[in-house]
Amino acid sequence: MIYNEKTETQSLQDLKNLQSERLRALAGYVYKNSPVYKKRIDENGFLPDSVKSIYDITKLPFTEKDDLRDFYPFGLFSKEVKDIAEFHVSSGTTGNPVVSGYSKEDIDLWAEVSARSIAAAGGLPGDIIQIAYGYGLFTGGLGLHYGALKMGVAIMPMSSGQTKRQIKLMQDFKPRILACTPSFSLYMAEEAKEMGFDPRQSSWEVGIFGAEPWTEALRGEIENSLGLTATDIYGLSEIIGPGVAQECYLKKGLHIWSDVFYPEIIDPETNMPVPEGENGELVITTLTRTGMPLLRYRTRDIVSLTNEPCSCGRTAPRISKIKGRTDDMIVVRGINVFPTQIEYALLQVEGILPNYQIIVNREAHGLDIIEVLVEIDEKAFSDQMKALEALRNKIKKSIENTILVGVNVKLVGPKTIARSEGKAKRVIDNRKL
Ligand code: DLL
Repeated sequence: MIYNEKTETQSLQDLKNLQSERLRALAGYVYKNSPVYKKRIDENGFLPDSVKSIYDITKLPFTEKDDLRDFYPFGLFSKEVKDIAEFHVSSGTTGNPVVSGYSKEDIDLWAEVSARSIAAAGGLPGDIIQIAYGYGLFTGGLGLHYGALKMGVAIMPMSSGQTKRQIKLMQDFKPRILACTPSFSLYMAEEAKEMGFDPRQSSWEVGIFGAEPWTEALRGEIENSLGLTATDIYGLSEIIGPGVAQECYLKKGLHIWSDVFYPEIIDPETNMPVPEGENGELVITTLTRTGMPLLRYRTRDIVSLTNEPCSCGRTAPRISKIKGRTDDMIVVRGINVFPTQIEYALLQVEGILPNYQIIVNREAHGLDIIEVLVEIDEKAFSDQMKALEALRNKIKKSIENTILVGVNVKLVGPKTIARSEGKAKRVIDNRKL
């Protein structure tokens, strides 16, 4: 089902016209209401009156995460605090937190894009959704909550954690939709087995998984162990939280709701646009937000984008799964390595549980070493040394063939790597960089 048929299937020309109109209004709005943007735009010299079409966007200034920190907490808002409805804070940041202020209109917008996302994933009015993303300053819980409410999906506002209770209430309420981080979904599958319940028999048919990077290989694992269709949802608190982009049931890229979040893909070194289909940093302009609209926000997330029509009928362009972050990349011996590459390589090897951790150490003589801890199941763990050694070598080869850097692999017993109820911590970088 397409939630907002008229908007989601409009022609590309209509979409461009709408984006142009909205960009003109946005440039004028921030110039008038945000002293920070007024100063930037003045310095930049391309004034709002000169914005004619969406293609003029490249003449406007970028916004960086550090800007949000520098103007902490409310300096980038375009509304007075009395007109803000809700605050959210980005997870896992160091130093000043990154705050976003949502006006009442922004919350309505959030409900709209989140409803579009639930529908794109396969949700229908009348379904039940189990929301197992955290509620609170983190946007995961409330974002999907507003969307479900808007589209008429009954909500189990579980929040994250309480794994056993999640399973018990799933068995009793029989929700069709599960929304949580991909790592937490696997944790729930494990816990269900422990409770004597086969997770493949769960009532969940549709998964809305995001907030952390996950590979196609992990999708396969999740779909197998939970017996559902696993779709990817993307978002970030600065823009709106979950609901910036979402895969439709075809699972061929995430539709980015570009009538409201205009995407550009740039080369992070040169800041120039990359050709369609090539990897680059995703930059988003919030075309209609009013509380804290952002011009050309540098997400640091690496994706590619296609405008090719999708057979689902939606015309919103599609971004690839998030391939990494410009700042999550581990540079080891001059080679760029993304945690998702290691996950992909690991899951090529049969009999491996998708629980792993990457540890980076700098040895006394300055050489960087990547160690990958990989969990294996009870059966493999009790194997003969020789079999274990063969498995370890297989994993090592698979990773090295993918990332082209030597690694140490350590097999660890079942349940030794900490489970996550929210975003999984995959990398521990012990180097003092
Ligand atoms: O993680 C919002 C969210 C909640 C998205 C629930 C999806 C579901 P932040 O805490 O601000 O917001 O973190 C944003 O998380 O820049 C990405 O690096 C990463 N991220 C979010 N979704 C995905 C995804 C929420 N589907 C940061 N795949 C973003 C990979 C993701 N990374």
